[in-house]
Amino acid sequence: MSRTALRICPLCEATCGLTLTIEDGTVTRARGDAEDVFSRGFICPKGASFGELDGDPDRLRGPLVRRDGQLREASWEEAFAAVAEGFGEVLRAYGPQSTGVVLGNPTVHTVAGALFVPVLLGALRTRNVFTASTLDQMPKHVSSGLMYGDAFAIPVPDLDRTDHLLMLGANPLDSNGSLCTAPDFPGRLRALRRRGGKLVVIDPRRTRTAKLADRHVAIRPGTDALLLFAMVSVLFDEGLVAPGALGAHLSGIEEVKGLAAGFTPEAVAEACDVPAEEIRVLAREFAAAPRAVAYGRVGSSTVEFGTLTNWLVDVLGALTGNLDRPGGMMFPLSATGGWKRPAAPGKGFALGRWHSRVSGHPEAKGELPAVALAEEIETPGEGRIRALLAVAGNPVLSAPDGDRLDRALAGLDFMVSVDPYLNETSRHAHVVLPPPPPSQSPHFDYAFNGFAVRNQVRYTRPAVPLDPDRMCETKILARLVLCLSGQHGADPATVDDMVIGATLGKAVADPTAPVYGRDATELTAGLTGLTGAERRLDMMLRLGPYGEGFGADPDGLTLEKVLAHPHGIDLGPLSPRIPGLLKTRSGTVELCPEPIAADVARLRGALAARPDQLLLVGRRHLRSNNSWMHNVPALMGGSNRCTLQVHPDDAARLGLADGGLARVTGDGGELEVPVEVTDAVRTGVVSLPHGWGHARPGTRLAVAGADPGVNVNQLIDGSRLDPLSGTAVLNGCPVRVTALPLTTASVTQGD
Ligand SMILES: Nc1nc2c(c(=O)[nH]1)N[C@H]1C(S)=C(S)[C@@H](COP(=O)(O)OP(=O)(O)OC[C@H]3O[C@@H](n4cnc5c(=O)[nH]c(N)nc54)[C@H](O)[C@@H]3O)O[C@H]1N2
Ligand SMILES: Nc1nc2c(c(=O)[nH]1)N[C@H]1C(S)=C(S)[C@@H](COP(=O)(O)OP(=O)(O)OC[C@H]3O[C@@H](n4cnc5c(=O)[nH]c(N)nc54)[C@H](O)[C@@H]3O)O[C@H]1N2
Ligand code: SF4
Ligand SMILES: [Mo]
Repeated sequence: MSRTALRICPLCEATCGLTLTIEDGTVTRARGDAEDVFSRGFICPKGASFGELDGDPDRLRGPLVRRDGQLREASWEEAFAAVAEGFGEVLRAYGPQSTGVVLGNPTVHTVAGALFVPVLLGALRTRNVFTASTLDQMPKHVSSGLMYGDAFAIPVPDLDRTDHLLMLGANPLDSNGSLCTAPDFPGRLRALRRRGGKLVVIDPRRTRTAKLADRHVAIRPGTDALLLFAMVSVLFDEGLVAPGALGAHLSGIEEVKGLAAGFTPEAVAEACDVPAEEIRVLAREFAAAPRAVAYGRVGSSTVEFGTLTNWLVDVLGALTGNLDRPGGMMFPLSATGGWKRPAAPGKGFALGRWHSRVSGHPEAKGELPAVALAEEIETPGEGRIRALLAVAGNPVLSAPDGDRLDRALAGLDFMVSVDPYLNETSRHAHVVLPPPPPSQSPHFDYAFNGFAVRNQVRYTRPAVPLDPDRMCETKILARLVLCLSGQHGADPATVDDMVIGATLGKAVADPTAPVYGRDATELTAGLTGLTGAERRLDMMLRLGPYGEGFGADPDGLTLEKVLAHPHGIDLGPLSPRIPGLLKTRSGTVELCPEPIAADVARLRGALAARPDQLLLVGRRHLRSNNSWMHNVPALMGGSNRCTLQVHPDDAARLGLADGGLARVTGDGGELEVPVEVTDAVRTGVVSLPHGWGHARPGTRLAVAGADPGVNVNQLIDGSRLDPLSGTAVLNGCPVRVTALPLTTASVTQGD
């Protein structure tokens, strides 16, 4: 019998609504949900392959526990007993600082990640927290923390109303967008152009997005901060600074002016390899547009000046009056984002409250740099990481110098992976706890609704009932919380009850909350939902900015109301949120925070830099996602390949042939990889995608292993990072490339 069910796609940040066809408990088809209030039927090839990915025979069905050196199938009870014992021993002997946590990208795509990661970190009380953020967007968190006092106050492009979009280091036609949740990003860009708006793309590669643009500037990698600073200096020089209504809430404009003076278009042109006159035009056009947006992503973040670049993106918006206004750069208001509070000075944002043990890296947002994980495991002494919990992460492929991390993980006393696959990282675990496939999990976008270009709320229950031998991921993480806090064996529901009790207890004591003065026990009794996770969602929706407030606004949101609207509820376009959202000590947008101003000296050094080596950049493919979708046959092949893209001029100079083999050498090692000669990359730049390199033994990835590719991150040793955010430099890394004689192997790989 065939039926359909709705399911929000968890595979990228676009959060499209899908209609799944289900036959005998198996997803046989996925289409875009035409009635979804946000995605309106959009789907991409990954979403269309939801069924294959969901039903991948290599997904682990049950837990694995290491016995006599081998990972063997075990019961859930045996697995959690092994976790309690393994972590317990390390905790008793060496204390919490001898443990570490790795959190990967899907933790922000799952209900379990959103609801239980904070509780897990609270239970473990370790400072050794490493996540994909320091391989990605940490520079944005740091610039937002310093400017707005809140690391999660990240302005997003008001995509549907803007007249001018300046995009740096992002390729949403392949990525479908990031820190800008916008299902059908390509359609929204086409609509921008149709209404007479302008798209400007700054990217060393002529990407599919760049091909859609009115103007494409093929900048030299790593120099966006210089380009943006020069644009800011033009605004001051030509009297184009006009912050508008935001002016009343801005501080530090004069200080920014002083800093920008040294970065004229003429001063930066050669370093950026962009003519000074073109930079002036970029600045003038941005300032002249009725409503304009600057937006930077991975290519502006995982670079040497990542925090400065992300800061300058917002400075450009603020100085031209485009920050926090319709059609400009706006702050979404998520339905689970907490009740509205009156504007008041906050505690601000502090960096470097503690430092990593071995290299002394400052923490940022409670995290240490992912590049520091290997040395924290390897280096003897007090505080050495001996037990590690990895949730939804594959740092052996996603972080620099995977070979070193691979060796370090092998030396741990104990490791737990919560992961559906036995892959390059989880193969080192002593216990692997596999979550069910997405069809058997509920979905709510706790993280991405906070970055969405339209306020809306949608929730989907599991499309397929949980197989009896599986455990939902919320329960896995709740049981881990109990194991790690010495309560192994307790009822996992107590974890949800504890969170609900603590949250409501705080709310009833807060005069700004809609439930101030009420009785927390009574409020708890009124919560609905089939599971602890649903009761927590109900609580957050009710307490949220559109919430029913436990009776305060009977028309407001509750879980029941959201369930009654299976295609979602539209909550309207983004609206201005400053000053209410500010948590800086001054109560203003601090345009020139001290740590950022201090980092400008380092940028001055880059004015004179002229690289004499090729610079490596990454790329993404529409049918791929980081390291974990290479095991789905429908997504593999065609142009989704691990090749080194080289410009024809560079290829000719180096004697490289299309389809031939090259040796690439970087700080961290060398690789042999098939060459793809294409003028889609600029001269002086080569591009290799990440997430490949599936040739390690002991994994269970039959499809990926058949066409493993190479791990680009082996070229990077992790010594280069953006100092303020601890983010690894993954783009703009110097490499040497030499031609290798053509062999049979290279021909088959390259074809
Ligand atoms: N050179 C280079 N390196 C990069 C990047 C780059 O552009 N260039 N990009 C960086 C970026 S932006 C990121 S975000 C990181 C990503 O870094 P990671 O998060 O470490 O890498 P992923 O490949 O996303 O790994 C996701 C893991 O989660 C597992 N998983 C999938 N679904 C679930 C689930 O529902 N529950 C659980 N528990 N696990 C699940 C997968 O099997 C996989 O092991 O990589 C970074 N690395
Ligand atoms: N299909 C697909 N979708 C994905 C993912 C995926 O792996 N595949 N990953 C997801 C994740 S985790 C993330 S974070 C997002 C990322 O989303 P995006 O940031 O949109 O994706 P990228 O393709 O990494 O885009 C980065 C661009 O920066 C360019 N670039 C490199 N160096 C520089 C530089 O110095 N300056 C400038 N201006 N540009 C530079 C690169 O050429 C590339 O085109 O995508 C998400 N969606
Ligand atoms: S764009 Fe992203 S969310 Fe939408 S279907 Fe594709 S992978 Fe899923
Ligand atoms: Mo990412």
